[in-house]
Amino acid sequence: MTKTAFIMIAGKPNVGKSTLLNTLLGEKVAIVSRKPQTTRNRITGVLTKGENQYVFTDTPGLHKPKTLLGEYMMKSVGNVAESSDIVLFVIEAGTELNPNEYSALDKYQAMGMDVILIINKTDKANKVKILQQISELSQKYTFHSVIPISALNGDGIDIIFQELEPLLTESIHFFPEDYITDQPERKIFAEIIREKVLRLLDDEIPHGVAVSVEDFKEKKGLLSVRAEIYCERDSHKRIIIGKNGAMLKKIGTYAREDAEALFETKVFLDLWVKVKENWRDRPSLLSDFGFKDELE
Ligand SMILES: Nc1nc2c(ncn2[C@@H]2O[C@H](COP(=O)(O)OP(=O)(O)OP(=O)(O)O)[C@@H](O)[C@H]2O)c(=O)[nH]1
Ligand SMILES: [Mg+2]
Repeated sequence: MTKTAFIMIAGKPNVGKSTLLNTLLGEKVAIVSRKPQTTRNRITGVLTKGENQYVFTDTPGLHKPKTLLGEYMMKSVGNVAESSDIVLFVIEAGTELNPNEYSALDKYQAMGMDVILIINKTDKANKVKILQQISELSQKYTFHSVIPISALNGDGIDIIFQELEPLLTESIHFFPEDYITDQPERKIFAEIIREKVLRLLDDEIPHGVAVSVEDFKEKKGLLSVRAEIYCERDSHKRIIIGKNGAMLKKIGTYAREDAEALFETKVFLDLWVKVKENWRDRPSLLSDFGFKDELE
Protein backbone atom coordinates (compact mmCIF):
# COMPACT_ATOMS: atom_id res chain seq x y z
CA MET A 1 0.00 0.00 0.00
CA THR A 2 1.64 3.26 -1.11
CA LYS A 3 1.22 6.54 0.70
CA THR A 4 1.89 10.18 -0.17
CA ALA A 5 1.88 13.60 1.47
CA PHE A 6 2.10 17.06 -0.06
CA ILE A 7 4.03 19.19 2.38
CA MET A 8 4.63 22.91 2.12
CA ILE A 9 7.61 24.59 3.78
CA ALA A 10 6.65 28.17 4.68
CA GLY A 11 7.77 31.02 6.91
CA LYS A 12 9.26 34.50 6.88
CA PRO A 13 12.47 35.20 4.91
CA ASN A 14 15.78 33.85 6.20
CA VAL A 15 14.43 31.39 8.80
CA GLY A 16 16.10 28.43 7.04
CA LYS A 17 13.34 26.96 4.83
CA SER A 18 15.62 26.14 1.91
CA THR A 19 18.27 24.76 4.25
CA LEU A 20 15.55 22.53 5.72
CA LEU A 21 14.43 21.31 2.28
CA ASN A 22 18.02 20.38 1.39
CA THR A 23 18.53 18.61 4.73
CA LEU A 24 15.25 16.68 4.43
CA LEU A 25 16.25 15.48 0.95
CA GLY A 26 19.94 14.98 1.67
CA GLU A 27 20.60 16.85 -1.59
CA LYS A 28 21.10 20.50 -2.38
CA VAL A 29 18.23 21.54 -4.63
CA ALA A 30 17.63 25.05 -3.24
CA ILE A 31 20.16 27.84 -2.83
CA VAL A 32 20.78 29.31 0.61
CA SER A 33 22.13 32.68 1.73
CA ARG A 34 22.28 34.97 4.73
CA LYS A 35 20.23 37.58 2.87
CA PRO A 36 16.43 37.58 3.13
CA GLN A 37 14.33 36.81 0.03
CA THR A 38 16.82 34.39 -1.43
CA THR A 39 14.20 31.97 -2.78
CA ARG A 40 12.02 33.40 -5.58
CA ASN A 41 10.23 30.32 -6.87
CA ARG A 42 8.48 27.36 -5.38
CA ILE A 43 10.88 24.40 -5.39
CA THR A 44 9.59 20.87 -5.08
CA GLY A 45 11.79 18.13 -3.66
CA VAL A 46 10.61 14.53 -3.51
CA LEU A 47 11.78 11.84 -1.12
CA THR A 48 10.58 8.27 -1.52
CA LYS A 49 11.25 5.94 1.40
CA GLY A 50 9.81 2.53 0.57
CA GLU A 51 6.04 2.91 0.41
CA ASN A 52 6.09 6.51 1.59
CA GLN A 53 6.49 9.43 -0.78
CA TYR A 54 7.06 12.88 0.70
CA VAL A 55 6.53 15.76 -1.71
CA PHE A 56 8.04 18.85 -0.10
CA THR A 57 7.71 22.33 -1.60
CA ASP A 58 9.96 25.16 -0.44
CA THR A 59 8.47 28.65 -0.89
CA PRO A 60 9.71 32.26 -0.95
CA GLY A 61 9.80 33.97 2.48
CA LEU A 62 6.58 35.70 3.55
CA HIS A 63 6.83 39.48 3.23
CA LYS A 64 4.88 42.49 2.06
CA PRO A 65 5.76 42.82 -1.64
CA LYS A 66 7.29 46.06 -2.91
CA THR A 67 7.81 44.97 -6.51
CA LEU A 68 5.96 42.92 -9.09
CA LEU A 69 8.54 40.19 -8.50
CA GLY A 70 7.59 40.28 -4.80
CA GLU A 71 3.93 39.93 -5.75
CA TYR A 72 4.80 36.96 -7.92
CA MET A 73 6.69 35.39 -5.02
CA MET A 74 3.79 35.80 -2.60
CA LYS A 75 1.32 34.52 -5.20
CA SER A 76 3.42 31.37 -5.48
CA VAL A 77 3.26 30.84 -1.70
CA GLY A 78 -0.55 31.04 -1.89
CA ASN A 79 -0.66 28.59 -4.78
CA VAL A 80 1.46 26.06 -2.91
CA ALA A 81 -0.78 26.35 0.18
CA GLU A 82 -3.80 25.55 -2.00
CA SER A 83 -2.25 22.29 -3.16
CA SER A 84 -0.68 21.08 0.11
CA ASP A 85 -2.18 19.13 3.01
CA ILE A 86 0.51 19.81 5.56
CA VAL A 87 2.64 22.86 6.31
CA LEU A 88 6.00 22.85 8.03
CA PHE A 89 5.82 26.40 9.35
CA VAL A 90 9.37 27.45 10.08
CA ILE A 91 10.18 30.13 12.65
CA GLU A 92 13.43 31.30 14.16
CA ALA A 93 14.10 30.02 17.66
CA GLY A 94 13.72 32.59 20.42
CA THR A 95 12.40 35.47 18.31
CA GLU A 96 9.01 37.21 18.30
CA LEU A 97 6.74 36.45 15.36
CA ASN A 98 5.93 39.33 13.03
CA PRO A 99 2.44 40.18 11.68
CA ASN A 100 3.06 38.33 8.39
CA GLU A 101 3.84 35.16 10.32
CA TYR A 102 0.73 35.46 12.48
CA SER A 103 -1.54 36.07 9.53
CA ALA A 104 -0.08 33.12 7.62
CA LEU A 105 -0.62 30.84 10.64
CA ASP A 106 -4.23 32.09 10.94
CA LYS A 107 -4.75 31.39 7.26
CA TYR A 108 -3.29 27.87 7.24
CA GLN A 109 -5.30 26.94 10.28
CA ALA A 110 -8.50 28.32 8.71
CA MET A 111 -7.76 26.32 5.55
CA GLY A 112 -7.71 23.15 7.66
CA MET A 113 -4.09 22.28 6.93
CA ASP A 114 -2.11 20.23 9.43
CA VAL A 115 0.36 22.75 10.78
CA ILE A 116 3.65 21.51 12.19
CA LEU A 117 5.57 24.29 13.90
CA ILE A 118 9.28 23.99 13.18
CA ILE A 119 11.48 26.00 15.51
CA ASN A 120 14.75 26.31 13.61
CA LYS A 121 18.24 27.49 14.52
CA THR A 122 18.04 26.00 18.02
CA ASP A 123 21.82 25.66 17.79
CA LYS A 124 22.16 29.38 18.42
CA ALA A 125 19.19 30.19 20.66
CA ASN A 126 18.58 30.36 24.37
CA LYS A 127 16.68 27.28 25.69
CA VAL A 128 14.48 29.24 28.10
CA LYS A 129 13.37 31.57 25.31
CA ILE A 130 12.49 28.58 23.13
CA LEU A 131 10.32 27.10 25.90
CA GLN A 132 8.54 30.45 26.35
CA GLN A 133 8.00 30.65 22.60
CA ILE A 134 6.50 27.14 22.49
CA SER A 135 4.14 27.79 25.38
CA GLU A 136 2.96 31.14 23.96
CA LEU A 137 2.29 29.84 20.47
CA SER A 138 0.70 26.58 21.65
CA GLN A 139 -1.87 28.60 23.58
CA LYS A 140 -2.78 30.56 20.49
CA TYR A 141 -2.78 27.79 17.85
CA THR A 142 -3.49 24.09 17.54
CA PHE A 143 -0.40 22.54 16.02
CA HIS A 144 -0.19 18.95 14.93
CA SER A 145 3.19 19.09 16.67
CA VAL A 146 5.99 21.46 17.61
CA ILE A 147 9.51 20.41 16.68
CA PRO A 148 12.69 22.27 17.64
CA ILE A 149 15.40 21.59 15.05
CA SER A 150 18.64 22.75 13.56
CA ALA A 151 18.34 22.45 9.79
CA LEU A 152 22.02 23.28 9.60
CA ASN A 153 23.33 20.37 11.66
CA GLY A 154 20.41 17.97 11.21
CA ASP A 155 19.10 17.94 14.80
CA GLY A 156 15.42 17.00 14.96
CA ILE A 157 15.06 15.99 11.30
CA ASP A 158 14.24 12.38 12.28
CA ILE A 159 11.41 13.70 14.47
CA ILE A 160 9.93 15.56 11.50
CA PHE A 161 9.69 12.24 9.63
CA GLN A 162 8.19 10.53 12.70
CA GLU A 163 5.51 13.21 12.96
CA LEU A 164 4.77 13.21 9.24
CA GLU A 165 4.38 9.46 8.98
CA PRO A 166 0.82 9.20 10.42
CA LEU A 167 -0.27 12.12 8.21
CA LEU A 168 0.51 10.35 4.93
CA THR A 169 -2.56 9.16 3.08
CA GLU A 170 -3.09 6.10 0.97
CA SER A 171 -2.47 7.09 -2.63
CA ILE A 172 -0.46 6.31 -5.71
CA HIS A 173 3.04 7.79 -5.91
CA PHE A 174 2.98 10.80 -8.22
CA PHE A 175 6.72 10.68 -8.95
CA PRO A 176 9.16 7.88 -9.85
CA GLU A 177 11.15 6.49 -6.93
CA ASP A 178 14.42 8.21 -7.95
CA TYR A 179 12.84 11.60 -8.74
CA ILE A 180 14.37 14.40 -6.68
CA THR A 181 13.26 17.81 -7.92
CA ASP A 182 11.14 19.64 -10.46
CA GLN A 183 13.96 22.16 -11.04
CA PRO A 184 15.50 21.75 -14.50
CA GLU A 185 19.32 21.54 -14.68
CA ARG A 186 19.59 24.94 -16.40
CA LYS A 187 17.56 26.53 -13.62
CA ILE A 188 19.71 24.90 -10.94
CA PHE A 189 22.81 26.21 -12.71
CA ALA A 190 21.39 29.74 -12.88
CA GLU A 191 20.52 29.56 -9.18
CA ILE A 192 24.04 28.43 -8.26
CA ILE A 193 25.36 31.56 -9.97
CA ARG A 194 22.80 33.74 -8.19
CA GLU A 195 23.81 32.16 -4.87
CA LYS A 196 27.40 33.27 -5.41
CA VAL A 197 26.21 36.82 -6.22
CA LEU A 198 24.14 36.80 -3.00
CA ARG A 199 27.10 35.60 -0.99
CA LEU A 200 29.79 37.83 -2.50
CA LEU A 201 27.95 41.13 -2.90
CA ASP A 202 26.23 43.29 -0.34
CA ASP A 203 23.21 45.49 0.05
CA GLU A 204 20.63 45.91 -2.62
CA ILE A 205 22.63 44.58 -5.57
CA PRO A 206 21.76 40.86 -5.18
CA HIS A 207 18.06 41.65 -4.85
CA GLY A 208 18.13 43.26 -8.29
CA VAL A 209 19.99 40.35 -9.89
CA ALA A 210 18.53 37.71 -12.17
CA VAL A 211 20.51 35.00 -13.92
CA SER A 212 19.63 33.43 -17.21
CA VAL A 213 21.38 30.40 -18.70
CA GLU A 214 21.50 30.93 -22.45
CA ASP A 215 23.51 27.91 -23.58
CA PHE A 216 23.84 24.54 -21.89
CA LYS A 217 25.64 21.82 -23.83
CA GLU A 218 27.31 18.64 -22.67
CA LYS A 219 29.84 17.08 -25.00
CA LYS A 220 32.57 14.51 -24.31
CA GLY A 221 32.61 15.02 -20.55
CA LEU A 222 32.53 18.83 -20.69
CA LEU A 223 29.49 20.90 -19.79
CA SER A 224 29.67 24.26 -21.58
CA VAL A 225 27.43 26.96 -20.22
CA ARG A 226 26.88 30.56 -21.23
CA ALA A 227 24.99 32.58 -18.65
CA GLU A 228 23.97 36.19 -18.26
CA ILE A 229 23.74 38.07 -14.99
CA TYR A 230 21.17 40.85 -15.20
CA CYS A 231 21.27 43.80 -12.84
CA GLU A 232 19.35 47.05 -12.57
CA ARG A 233 22.02 49.76 -13.01
CA ASP A 234 25.32 50.50 -14.71
CA SER A 235 26.85 51.18 -11.29
CA HIS A 236 25.78 47.67 -10.20
CA LYS A 237 27.24 46.18 -13.35
CA ARG A 238 30.59 47.76 -12.55
CA ILE A 239 30.54 46.30 -9.04
CA ILE A 240 29.56 42.83 -10.26
CA ILE A 241 32.40 42.85 -12.77
CA GLY A 242 34.83 44.36 -10.26
CA LYS A 243 38.30 45.75 -10.76
CA ASN A 244 39.85 44.13 -13.85
CA GLY A 245 37.00 41.64 -13.80
CA ALA A 246 38.07 40.21 -10.44
CA MET A 247 34.59 39.91 -8.91
CA LEU A 248 33.04 38.28 -11.96
CA LYS A 249 35.93 35.86 -12.04
CA LYS A 250 35.32 34.96 -8.40
CA ILE A 251 31.58 34.46 -8.99
CA GLY A 252 32.38 32.27 -11.99
CA THR A 253 35.00 30.19 -10.21
CA TYR A 254 32.80 29.45 -7.17
CA ALA A 255 29.79 28.68 -9.36
CA ARG A 256 31.85 26.39 -11.58
CA GLU A 257 33.26 24.49 -8.59
CA ASP A 258 29.77 23.87 -7.17
CA ALA A 259 28.39 22.92 -10.56
CA GLU A 260 31.23 20.48 -11.22
CA ALA A 261 30.48 18.70 -7.93
CA LEU A 262 26.74 18.67 -8.54
CA PHE A 263 26.72 17.64 -12.20
CA GLU A 264 29.78 15.40 -11.77
CA THR A 265 31.48 16.73 -14.87
CA LYS A 266 34.01 19.35 -15.96
CA VAL A 267 32.36 22.71 -16.55
CA PHE A 268 33.26 25.60 -18.82
CA LEU A 269 31.40 28.74 -17.78
CA ASP A 270 31.14 31.85 -19.92
CA LEU A 271 29.62 34.61 -17.81
CA TRP A 272 28.29 38.01 -18.95
CA VAL A 273 26.76 40.96 -17.10
CA LYS A 274 23.93 43.04 -18.56
CA VAL A 275 21.69 45.86 -17.35
CA LYS A 276 17.90 45.73 -17.46
CA GLU A 277 16.56 48.72 -15.59
CA ASN A 278 13.66 48.04 -13.25
CA TRP A 279 13.19 44.47 -14.45
CA ARG A 280 11.55 43.50 -11.17
CA ASP A 281 8.59 45.70 -12.07
CA ARG A 282 8.36 44.98 -15.79
CA PRO A 283 5.94 42.17 -16.66
CA SER A 284 7.57 41.23 -19.96
CA LEU A 285 11.04 40.95 -18.41
CA LEU A 286 9.70 39.03 -15.42
CA SER A 287 8.16 36.62 -17.86
CA ASP A 288 11.46 36.37 -19.82
CA PHE A 289 13.21 35.45 -16.58
CA GLY A 290 10.70 32.68 -15.95
CA PHE A 291 8.43 34.41 -13.45
CA LYS A 292 5.11 33.90 -15.15
CA ASP A 293 3.37 30.65 -14.30
CA GLU A 294 2.09 31.75 -10.87
CA LEU A 295 0.25 34.75 -12.29
CA GLU A 296 -1.78 32.90 -14.89
N1 LIG B 1 22.71 28.73 12.96
C1 LIG B 1 21.87 28.25 12.05
N2 LIG B 1 21.74 28.87 10.86
C2 LIG B 1 20.87 28.35 9.96
C3 LIG B 1 20.09 27.19 10.23
N3 LIG B 1 19.31 26.95 9.16
C4 LIG B 1 19.60 27.89 8.24
N4 LIG B 1 20.55 28.74 8.72
C5 LIG B 1 21.14 29.91 8.03
O1 LIG B 1 20.14 30.90 7.85
C6 LIG B 1 20.36 31.62 6.62
C7 LIG B 1 19.11 31.58 5.76
O2 LIG B 1 18.88 30.26 5.32
P1 LIG B 1 17.94 29.92 4.08
O3 LIG B 1 17.74 28.45 4.07
O4 LIG B 1 18.41 30.58 2.85
O5 LIG B 1 16.59 30.64 4.58
P2 LIG B 1 15.17 30.76 3.84
O6 LIG B 1 14.13 30.68 4.90
O7 LIG B 1 15.08 29.77 2.73
O8 LIG B 1 15.24 32.24 3.28
P3 LIG B 1 14.41 32.91 2.04
O9 LIG B 1 14.60 32.04 0.84
O10 LIG B 1 15.06 34.23 1.88
O11 LIG B 1 12.99 33.01 2.48
C8 LIG B 1 21.56 30.96 5.96
O12 LIG B 1 22.71 31.73 6.28
C9 LIG B 1 21.62 29.58 6.60
O13 LIG B 1 22.91 29.02 6.64
C10 LIG B 1 20.26 26.55 11.51
O14 LIG B 1 19.64 25.55 11.85
N5 LIG B 1 21.15 27.14 12.37
MG1 LIG C 1 14.88 30.03 0.72
